[in-house]
Amino acid sequence: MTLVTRVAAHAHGVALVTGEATVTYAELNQVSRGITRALLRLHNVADLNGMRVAFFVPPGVEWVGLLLGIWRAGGVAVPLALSHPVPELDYVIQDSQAATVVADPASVEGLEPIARRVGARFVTTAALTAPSGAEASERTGGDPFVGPERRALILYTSGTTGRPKGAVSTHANITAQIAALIQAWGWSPADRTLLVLPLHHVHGIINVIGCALWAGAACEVPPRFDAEDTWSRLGSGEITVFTAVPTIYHRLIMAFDAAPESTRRGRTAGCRRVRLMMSGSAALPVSTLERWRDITGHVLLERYGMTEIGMALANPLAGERRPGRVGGPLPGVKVRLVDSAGRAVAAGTMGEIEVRGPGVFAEYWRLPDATRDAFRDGWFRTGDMATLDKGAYRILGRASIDIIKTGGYKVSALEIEDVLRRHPAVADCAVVAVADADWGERVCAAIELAPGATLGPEELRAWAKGQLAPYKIPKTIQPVPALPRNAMGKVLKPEVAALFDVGRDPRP
Ligand code: MLC
Ligand code: AMP
Repeated sequence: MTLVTRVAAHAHGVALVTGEATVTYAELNQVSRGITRALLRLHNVADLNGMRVAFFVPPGVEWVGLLLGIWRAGGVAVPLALSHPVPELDYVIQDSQAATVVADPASVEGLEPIARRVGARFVTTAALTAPSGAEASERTGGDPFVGPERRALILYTSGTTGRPKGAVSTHANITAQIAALIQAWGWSPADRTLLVLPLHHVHGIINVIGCALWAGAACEVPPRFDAEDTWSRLGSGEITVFTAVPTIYHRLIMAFDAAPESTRRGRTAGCRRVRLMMSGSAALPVSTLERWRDITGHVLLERYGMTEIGMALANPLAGERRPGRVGGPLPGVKVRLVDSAGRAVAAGTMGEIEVRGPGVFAEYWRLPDATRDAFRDGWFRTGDMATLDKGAYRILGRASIDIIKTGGYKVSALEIEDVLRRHPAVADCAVVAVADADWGERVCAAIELAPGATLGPEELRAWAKGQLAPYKIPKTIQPVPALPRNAMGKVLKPEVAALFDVGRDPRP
């Protein structure tokens, strides 16, 4: 069973609700089949046979139709981030060796030149979804090209070495990741969820779109997260399942607190009809959990996951959800805590989380060494440290100081430093995470200017925006005469971080 076969079996019921349309499963299947046919025609093959199809398309019917359509055609889906500037898109398209780049008609100008440069075919969603007249003679069901062990999806994720790596999941991985959540969280066709997350990461793709489609539930797909719009949907009483990152809950709390009393009452009442609200992708501050409980009556179900593994740990659907803990292993997932030598740690002792199970990804794309290093005896090494306390895991941070989580996005300090050093006025720099009430962690950079150079922080930020995703741009840039270093010349990151410490750690 794959997501494609599941969706093909849901004939009735609402699949997606966008600003423009309400689309049934039958209609979604029709759209995705049309895309399959168009992709196969474009390449003049009967099976894309693992070709990568990168797509730059806003969340909506075409995005979902593409995911399913690429899979049914035997291709590997590479969803592109809508917020990324050209160099980041260029990197992903090139690194994934995409055979085809799909863009919505509004983005032709940005994407077509990249496709041309890398020798990929370029096609718009309008062309892929245009009626071909050949429908009647072609098959209407099944997905003979989608073998479970085939590669299905490449998502790019930052690490402590080099540029972002493409994490490859097979259909079997995706099926296992989704099936665990369907079981753990009781998804059913009666559910209706609201997508407020971007569609280039697992939280949005697997936990929202994947689960809703697998269950035959309805998914509302607004164009982007907006606190007021989200409140109006949560307040409607129609949404049954909602998941977001801590930054989004923080924003929703601020919007709630700013609303008049009568509006607040309606929002609180609407939330009581939601059956499940979840948080993940970054540590949920206990203060946010508590305020959210005051506002909505819901104790957020916090869970822990990662691009490479889907979800691994979660608080229970029924039973006690412990603040500051991420619960225990999800169905089918094995988790252990080990020391640096890979030995299981003693009870109550901190160790690195290692994960194994059918949901764990297959490989980093074209990086066999990195793939090998990511595993120990068949266990995936997450790089996250935790303790196990009365059956519930507590995440204590990361093994690497150079991995930053900002607003739910994982970014690499080293990647940002590499880019900033390319500016001619920057002699050296150090990028660090600083605790922040809204973002969880805020990206900050200390820079040493080249002799005689002048460069203001805003000027450097503006320049960096042309190179890096917006969430990687340092929020604060501080010029320093010299970076703090040890006797070996190594930059002392804790001392750099202290430069930005404003004397408060808003996250307990
Ligand atoms: C946007 N900005 C960010 C940012 N998001 N800066 C740092 N960190 C972020 N996460 C930038 C904007 O580009 C803008 O820059 C400025 O900050 C203010 O933006 P905003 O309008 O306030 O933000 P918004 O666009 O509303 O985005 C906030 C957000 C978004 C929280 C909705 O960051 C988001 O969708 N986060 C979720 C990411 C996610 O899905 N992660 C899951 C990964 S999977 P400027 O300069 O223009 O002002 C994973 C596994 C698991 O982690 O367990 O789930
Ligand atoms: P990504 O690589 O973008 O998929 O992000 C995965 C990382 O997010 C994990 O390795 C953790 O560091 C972090 N993460 C996810 N969920 C949680 C959580 N509930 N608490 C703390 N960190 C989390």
